[in-house]
Amino acid sequence: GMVRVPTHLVSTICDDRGEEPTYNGVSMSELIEGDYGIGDVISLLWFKRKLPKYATKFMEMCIMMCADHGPCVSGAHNSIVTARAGKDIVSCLVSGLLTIGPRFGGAIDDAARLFKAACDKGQEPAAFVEELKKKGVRVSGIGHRIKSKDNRDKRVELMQNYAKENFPSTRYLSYAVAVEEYTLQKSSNLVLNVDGCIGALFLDLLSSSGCFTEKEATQIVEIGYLNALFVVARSIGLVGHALDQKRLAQPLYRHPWEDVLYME
Ligand code: Q5B
Repeated sequence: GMVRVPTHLVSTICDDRGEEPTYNGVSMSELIEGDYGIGDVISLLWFKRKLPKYATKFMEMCIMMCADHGPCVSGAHNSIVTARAGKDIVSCLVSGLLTIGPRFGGAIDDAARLFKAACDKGQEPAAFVEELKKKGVRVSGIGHRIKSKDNRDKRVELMQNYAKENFPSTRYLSYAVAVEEYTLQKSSNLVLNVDGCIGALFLDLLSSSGCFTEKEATQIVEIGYLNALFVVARSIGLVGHALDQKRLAQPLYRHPWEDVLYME
């Protein structure tokens, strides 16, 4: 009989063999002719399912709000310096992207992991913070260089308001806010930041949308899908900064001596 030669690759998200590509079974025609957006494309290619409108809109909000945060943040700074060194767009983009990590933009997955574990076991927010402190671990999703109790991050407020109006439950967000209430007693800049808010709200989406089993939600948090949202979003801004520098014909960057503390 027919024997299938063993394949070297398994793939489940996009099929390009037919007349038109499909994203998790949904044809390009349906995507373009139907009321689909980038949130739906992410739902199909990352989560391998259609998600309700309020969820895809939330992802689109995250992308819009994390697309850029000015020239002074780590990623933009790297992209600007790279552009001024005369490098191509891909180099400018990746040099910025490479700064995304546990301190900058890439704290979403860890925040989700920490909030999920603590909230699921019913740990008091104060005990949660103090336990991490004892281990010498910072609370991912908490703290900001320029945002504080008296200078709130509008992005976080907008996300919270949207979720409260549209999500079936905001249990994890409430937990994250209770953590913030405790950390703010320690220092005014220990606010729930954009990473922490996205992490907590994604936990709420995963657990209350009815689209994921508990096992799937746990796997998503364990694998770490969520930093990728920041990566996709900030790529837009990083490319913008690189193009801006090129348009402005900015010269090679050299950091001024007077801004360096030279020490023996
Ligand atoms: N302390 C974000 O630190 C920052 C603490 C903490 C317990 C914490 C810090 C942090 C967790 C990672 C995180 C995402 C490095 C941030 C983003 C996107 C962005 C960026 C933009 C955009 C800021 C002073 C004292 C020390 C620390 C203690 C600080 N954070 N304790 N848990 N989480 N957060 N990152 O202000 O006793 O003096 O030793 O790592 O969630 O990246 O716009 O800029 O859109 O681009 O530099 O918004 O919070 O403070 O490091 O001098 O620490 O506070 O232990 O205590 P800072 P440090 P002590 S959103």
